[in-house]
Amino acid sequence: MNETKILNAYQAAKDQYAAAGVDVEAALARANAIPVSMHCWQGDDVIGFDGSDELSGGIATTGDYPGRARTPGELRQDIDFARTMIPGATKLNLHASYAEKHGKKIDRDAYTIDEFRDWLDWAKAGNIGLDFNPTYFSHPRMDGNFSLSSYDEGTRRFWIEHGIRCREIAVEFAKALGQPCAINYWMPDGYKDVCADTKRHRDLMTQSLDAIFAPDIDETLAPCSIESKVFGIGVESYTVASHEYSYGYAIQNRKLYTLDSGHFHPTEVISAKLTACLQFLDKVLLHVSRPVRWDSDHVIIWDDELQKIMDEIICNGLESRVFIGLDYFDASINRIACWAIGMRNARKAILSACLAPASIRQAEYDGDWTTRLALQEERKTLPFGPVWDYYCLKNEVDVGSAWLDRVKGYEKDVLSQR
Ligand code: RNT
Ligand code: ZN
Repeated sequence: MNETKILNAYQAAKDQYAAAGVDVEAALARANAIPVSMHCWQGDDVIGFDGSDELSGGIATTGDYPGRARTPGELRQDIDFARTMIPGATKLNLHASYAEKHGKKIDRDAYTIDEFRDWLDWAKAGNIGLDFNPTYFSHPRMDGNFSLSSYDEGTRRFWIEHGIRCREIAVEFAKALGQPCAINYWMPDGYKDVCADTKRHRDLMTQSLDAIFAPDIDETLAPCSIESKVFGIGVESYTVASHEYSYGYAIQNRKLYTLDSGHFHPTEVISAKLTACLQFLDKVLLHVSRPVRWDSDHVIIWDDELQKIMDEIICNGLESRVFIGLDYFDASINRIACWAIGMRNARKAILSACLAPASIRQAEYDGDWTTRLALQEERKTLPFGPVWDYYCLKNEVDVGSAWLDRVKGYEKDVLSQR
């Protein structure tokens, strides 16, 4: 599409939004500034670079599409390329398993910023913020699926140290990059089959988390969040850090709580939980994902739930209290397309929320539910497309599906050579 056509369509769309009481320029600026954290692990099927060659912890990547990033250099190259298609404030979400040891014999309980120096330099150069995650999976020191709540003291100690190291590293990231680095603690700990003692592991988990959070490490720079989960593959019957556990721990200890779209019973949605959690917590972290029948981590599409999540954040003015991150991993299609599709969808939903007419809420406050329903439905046909195209043009990223040809070209020239 040529530029004049985009601009003309935008002008007409802007008028239509103005008639619905919406300031499009203000909405664009607001939407553009909200950070979305892109998960590094989509690029290499959650394998990482610190020694493992398979994924564990009750999560699974399915598919064998060629071109997986096998080295940190390849992953950074792929992320750089994906970023040329992704508008708006972007961060990169790193896992500790993406450490670069450069031949040094060092394990996760001893990692320092040195093992992430290359990532930090890359982030600085690309002017991108970082978020971080300890990696409690894909490692020989896991006691089956148990880490922080293992009955074995040595195992727990190792993973406590890992948890503390990650806080130290995250603070370094935050200082160097001038923006907070959120840390997400997800532990797969649990049992495949019905267990006899559900309490003892939770007692141990609490002791371990308390030990991780005991050192005085600046949580304004590196806020810590606990992610809950209902079940995993091979961990079907009992999960230590369930919803009630993680949420309770977060409230009692003034941590953040992570809501992952795939971590609840199939008819539960995280959009419905957000303002409830924020009554009792200062901040939450989101793992926006798409569970299909289970926690399958499909690429997020612009569906009703994605829109509802962003509506809840933006229409309630909660953007400073929610860290938005994506969490999915599909190995059955081009992995860079996975990033482009998911990140662009997240941004579309953010922009669409910023463009929602305030009259919908006003009708509700006025007790006029007829108007509320009518305007909710009218919102759906407001000319979003031209505003999105204009936004992409202005941000110098591909308009429409133009990015797809570039991904295909990259697949031919780069990915297929791997
Ligand atoms: C697993 C959790 C967790 C991971 C990432 C890799 O069910 O969602 O967040 O997906 O940390
Ligand atoms: Zn998650």
